[in-house]
Amino acid sequence: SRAMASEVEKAKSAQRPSGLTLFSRIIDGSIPADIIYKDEQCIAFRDVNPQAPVHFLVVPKKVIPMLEEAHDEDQQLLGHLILVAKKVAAQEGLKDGFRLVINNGRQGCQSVFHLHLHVMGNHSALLVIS
Ligand code: D5M
Repeated sequence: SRAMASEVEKAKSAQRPSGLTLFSRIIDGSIPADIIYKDEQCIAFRDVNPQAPVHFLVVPKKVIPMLEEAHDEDQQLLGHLILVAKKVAAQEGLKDGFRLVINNGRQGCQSVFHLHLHVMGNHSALLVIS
């Protein structure tokens, strides 16, 4: 509905009053982050609120607010993000697997409206003990 759409817009602009997203600020260096990978198209840094022993985000420099707003022209970029995710997972020593998660929209648990992939791994440390 239109009312719902305007609520979503409001939530998004509340996130970026100056038009810059939180993650754009990390990309431009104005907010610090534990950056573990960088190239022309994207960046990876550790999540401040980790849900796994290893938890980092892969974020495109291009501001796509959410997956739903990605288009055919973003196909190469989306593929690149997934390949970077597995490359950095290997660099982080995630030899026995990892999870890739993209939250889309508020009902999809998205809180930062700048597309990002969650990469989580090393859950097994707990499982092995029990
Ligand atoms: O995930 C947004 C994720 O972003 C969430 O797991 C916390 C993380 N986050 C928020 N602020 C920061 C900063 N400043 N550095 C690193 N990580 C951060 P979502 O999928 O939108 O719910």
